[in-house]
Amino acid sequence: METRIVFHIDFDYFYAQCEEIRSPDLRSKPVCVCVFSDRGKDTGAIATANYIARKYGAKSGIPIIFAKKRLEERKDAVFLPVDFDYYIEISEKAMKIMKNSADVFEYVGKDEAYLDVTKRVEGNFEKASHLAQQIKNSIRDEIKLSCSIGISPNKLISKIASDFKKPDGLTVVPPDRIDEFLEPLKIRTIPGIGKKTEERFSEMNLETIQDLKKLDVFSLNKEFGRKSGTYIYNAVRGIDNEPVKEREDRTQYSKIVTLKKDSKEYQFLSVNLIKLCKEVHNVVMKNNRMFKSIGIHFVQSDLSSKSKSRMLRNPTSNLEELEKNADQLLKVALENQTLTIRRLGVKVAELSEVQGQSDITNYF
Ligand code: DGT
Ligand code: CA
Ligand code: CA
Repeated sequence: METRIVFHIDFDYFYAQCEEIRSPDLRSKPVCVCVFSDRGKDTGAIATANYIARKYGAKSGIPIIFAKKRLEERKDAVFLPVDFDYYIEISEKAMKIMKNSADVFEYVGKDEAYLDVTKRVEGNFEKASHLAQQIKNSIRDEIKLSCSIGISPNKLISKIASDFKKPDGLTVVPPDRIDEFLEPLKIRTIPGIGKKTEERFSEMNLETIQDLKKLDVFSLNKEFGRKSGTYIYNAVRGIDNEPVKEREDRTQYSKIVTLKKDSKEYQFLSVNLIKLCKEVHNVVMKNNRMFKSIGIHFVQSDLSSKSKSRMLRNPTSNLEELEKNADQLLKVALENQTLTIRRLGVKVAELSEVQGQSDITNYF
């Protein structure tokens, strides 16, 4: 196979940077974007934080209370609720710029994508890094967003490379530099290798990718099963033949209908809602996706809009779970509903892949 040139592009501290774009005076302050749970003030977790906040240890996944504690000395620290619709808007604009610069464009998630650019740079890594710089400039000029790009002959190395220097990084790994790039890295930098696997290797005194090369494929297969063993064996050698697959940048699937009559009656709306759930679910299944966010949408009799959404603990592709959550949202939304509803919609977002690469991640 001829040498490919693949980009992995990842937006820096994405949700928090979106907030900075909306309110530029946030740029000098620690910013945490929070998923507040409904259990009251300050319960919930940090979705992400800007790099100023990260210096104090505020980061993705930690409880909001911890982040507040860690940022205690920063009276200027800002804690904002997530605003997915707004982040999707920004994401779509940036994805459009990237798509125009790719031979093949694969949307991965709101803040990342793979681009195969082999043809348009004629297999030349120097041209490729110019193209990457142009993409970074356009995204910065048009959207004020910074991103990090990894360039290499495959998706695996490019993914590692985009994370190598952040924020605002550009890391190029041509074929003759693969080993020197990968070998000193911690085992953990291989996508799919989590804390547990890292600990198992650590017990064997293996810390870096170079160390892992000592293991032959048979012992790896014995330890982790054939699929994961082979993946690790290839990964530490920078081998990955997964093609960049064309995928549209869908960040959500939704259906909306105009109701037979304007209403704010639970029974009537619920029947329609369940029908919409089934339709949305069909599309989701066809595209082999899971979702983590569920939302409902009203267009009211005065044509104003209202929506409610919630984040699940784990991604799912389950219809019953979709119906149950949508129905609960409907009940909550109707609690103080004054206007009647003219159009009703259901959407799922925070999409992820059911099969393929995520398999390996799920295994660990
Ligand atoms: P970075 O390291 O500069 O790429 O920072 P982020 O924030 O872009 O990190 P990334 O690429 O891992 O995640 C992209 C977005 O996904 C991030 O802005 C918020 C969301 N996210 C990441 N981790 C979590 C999490 O643990 N919980 C929630 N609710 N959202 C998360
Ligand atoms: Ca990111
Ligand atoms: Ca990402």
